[in-house]
Parts: sequence; structure tokens; C-alpha cells
Amino acid sequence: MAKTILISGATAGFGAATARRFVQAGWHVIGTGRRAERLDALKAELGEAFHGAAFDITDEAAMLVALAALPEGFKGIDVLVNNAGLALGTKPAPQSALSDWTTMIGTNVTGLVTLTHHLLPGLVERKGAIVNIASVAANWPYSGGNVYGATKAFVQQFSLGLRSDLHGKGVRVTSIEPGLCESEFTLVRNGGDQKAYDALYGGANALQPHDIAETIFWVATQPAHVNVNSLEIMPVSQSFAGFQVHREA
Ligand code: 8X3
Repeated sequence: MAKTILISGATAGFGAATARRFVQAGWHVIGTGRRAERLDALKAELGEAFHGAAFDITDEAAMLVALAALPEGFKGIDVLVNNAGLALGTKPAPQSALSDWTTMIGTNVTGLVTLTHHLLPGLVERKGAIVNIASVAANWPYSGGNVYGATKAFVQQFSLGLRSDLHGKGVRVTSIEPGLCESEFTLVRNGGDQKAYDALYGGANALQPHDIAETIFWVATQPAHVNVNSLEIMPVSQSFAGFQVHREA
């Protein structure tokens, strides 16, 4: 029988690429997201193996309605990919909008734990797997990363905590921490500024969504006794800078 995976935020980027990867391998895929028309387009592309569940991850009531309405063949979820998330803004904390911060926390933290909480009983019953999409921003603070990086550090630590809580239950949990990847993510972060997008990715040979989809597929298809705890992945063109030191004039 085909296995079933639920991918949050499947309307673009990592999520859409991951949906394609798992359907290609014969899985049943539930893709969630706010934009129903994008999910319809994925359904048209991927066929009967794909089910689009349109809801906003910050709307728990809508989430519960969509989960209760999962069709036959999609009800038993073996793998949860917590991919829905966003970054808003690149300004230092004093210039950041509080509403951007609360939106990131609502989606990246509250939405993620809400979906996880509702799916956990089934994942335990099926000895399933949870793959959480964190970020290199969880490990490497950078100017303008502030609340975004903090939400991803939460995702990483929550993943490790889940591992501990699920000890002995046969459920696998992984935190994947991608670096610079070319996707809508940056347009959302910069308020749709195409010039900023082009400047960031120009000549950078960044990761592509299918690189992350391949990583998620590898993690989720390891033998049942193998748990990848965390996995950080960057393009070769990205690395680390030193500490900054401010000097009085
Ligand atoms: C974002 C990764 O490298 O663009 O999750 O900050 S990076």
C-alpha cells in the first residue's frame, strides 16, 4: 500500500518540489497551503496521488476541518513535513515591524506546533516520521535575522525535544536547516522586491527547491532504525563570516 505524506506549505518552493518528489516515488501526498488555486494546479499536474488541503496554518479551526475531510487513501499519515513558514523583513530589530515578528511567530512556531499536535497520535500509532524545516538562521545569527532566526531555532530545538519525548515509540524526527535557496521565500521576505531578489541570487548558484526535496526524500526513506537528527545544508557559495566588533571613534 502506498505511504502517505503531509507537506505543509506545498504551494511553492520546497513544499511543491517535495510534493513532486514523493508522488514520483509512488507516495500519496497531501499538500496544504492558503492558495487553493496553486493546490488545484498541483493536483492537475500530479493527479490522483495528490490531495490539496487548503487552509491557513494559523487557522486551527480550518486546519481541523481540512484534516477531518481527508479522503480515503490519505487518512493514515506516515510522514509529516512541517515546511510552512516565512521570513518577513531584513532590517535590524529596532527598525523591524512588530506585526512582521508576530506573523512569523504565528506561522513558523504556533502553526507548526498546532499541526504537529493534531497529527502526533496518528504518527505514533503508525511509527511515522516528522521532518521539520528549520534554517541555517537557527545556527548562525546574522543582522536582520532576529525573530526569523529565533523561530527557526525554536523549530530545531522542538525537533530535538520531540525526539526525546518520542523515545521508544519508533517515531523518527529530523530538523533540516537549509541555507540560501532560490525560491519565493526571498520575494516574500523583501515585500516582492524583484531587484533585491536578483541581487541576492545573482551569480550565487544557490540551492534550488529540488535539492531540499531530495534531502527530505532521503531522510524519510532511511531504514526504520535510522534517525537523522539534524542536517544543515548550504550552497557551496555560502559560508560563515567572523564576529563583528564596533569601535568607538
Ligand atoms: C533562510 C536561509 O541563508 O537565506 O532560511 O538566511 S538564509
